[in-house]
Amino acid sequence: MKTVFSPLHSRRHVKTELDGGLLIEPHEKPSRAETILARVKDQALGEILEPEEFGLEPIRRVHTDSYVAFLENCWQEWLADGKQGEAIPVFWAGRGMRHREPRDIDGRLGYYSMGADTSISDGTWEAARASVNVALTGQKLVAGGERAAFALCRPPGHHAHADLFGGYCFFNNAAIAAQAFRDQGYERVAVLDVDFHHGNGTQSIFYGRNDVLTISLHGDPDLVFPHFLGFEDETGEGDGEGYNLNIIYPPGTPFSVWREGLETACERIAGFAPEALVVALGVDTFEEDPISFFKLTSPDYLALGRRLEQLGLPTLFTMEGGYDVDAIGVNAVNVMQGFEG
Ligand code: SP5
Ligand code: ZN
Repeated sequence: MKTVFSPLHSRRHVKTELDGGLLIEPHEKPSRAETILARVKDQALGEILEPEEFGLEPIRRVHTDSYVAFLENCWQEWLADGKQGEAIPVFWAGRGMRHREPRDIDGRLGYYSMGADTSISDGTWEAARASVNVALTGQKLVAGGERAAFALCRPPGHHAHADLFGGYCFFNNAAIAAQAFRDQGYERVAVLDVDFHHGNGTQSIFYGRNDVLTISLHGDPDLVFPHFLGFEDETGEGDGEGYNLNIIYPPGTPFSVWREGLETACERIAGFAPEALVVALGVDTFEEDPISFFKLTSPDYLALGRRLEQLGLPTLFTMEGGYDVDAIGVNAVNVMQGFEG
C-alpha cells in the first residue's frame, strides 16, 4: 500500500495544550507522524509519496470561505494584537448570546472553535493545508485505481466542522476527500470513523445528505470529548435521515465488544453499496492511550484491517488520533498490514 506523507506537518509545533488547568506539552505532537512514517519504512509497507498541491477549492467544498480566511490570518492577527503566548480561544457564545462573527481576534477565535484544547501558532495554517493535500493525494491514488492508500495526515481532521476548529483539527481531511470522490462522479461514499472520539465534524458536514454515509464508533460523549455531539439518537436530518450512525461504548471496552459495533457498521456500509470508503483512522482506542479509555491491543488493529478489506471497496485511510507515541506506528501500520492480508 502506498503512503502519502508531508514533512510540512512539522510546521505545526505548538508548545501548549490547555488540559486540567495547565498548559501542557500537546498530545498531538510532531513525533506522532514521524513514528508512523518510521514504521511504514521499517515494514516496507510500500512507496512513500509527497502530496500534490490541490489549492483551496476542494477545501471550500466543505469549509466556509470565512473560516478558511480566519485560519489563514489568525496567527498574524494574534501577533498584531500584541499577544505574548499561543492563540487559544477562551470566549464562546453561550446560550442566549449572539452567533455573530466579531472583529476582535479573541472573539473570532471563540466564534470559529469548539474547545480550548487546540492552540494555534506559526505554521499551523501551512501544516493544516499540507494535511489536506496528503488526504487528496491519497484520494487521487484510490480514484486512479489503487485498491487502498494511507494518507498519513497530521494535523488530524475529523473534529473540524465546516466552520469550527478544535480537538486538534482544522480542516476535515476525511470529509474533504469524501467530497472529492463525490465531485469526481462517485455516487455514494461512506466514511467510517474508528478514532476513539466521535467524528463530530464529519457527521455535521454530511448530516443533511444521503450521498455520504457517516458512521462513528467512539467513547460515550456523556463522558469524553467532544461532549456535545455523538449520541446514538443522531441519525441524520432531512434527506440525510438514516445516513448517520453513532455507536458508543463505555470505559474499559475491549476489542471483543468493540468489534460487534464494527460488524454493525460494516453491514450498514455494505447495504449502502458505496463506490468508495474513507476510514478516519485513529488509534487512540489503544489500551495505553493517555487520553482515552478503550482496551484495544496491537494485534487487534490487524483484525480491524482484515475486516475493512472484506468490504471489497476502494479505501482511503486518513490518519486521525492516537497519542501513545511508542505504539502509534505499530498500531496504525497494523491496520494497513491487516488490510493487505
Ligand atoms: C483527533 C483527536 O483524537 N482529538 C482528540 C481531542 C481531545 N482533546 C481533549 C483532550 C482532553 C484530555 N484530557 C486528559 C484527561 C486524562 N485523563
Ligand atoms: Zn481521537
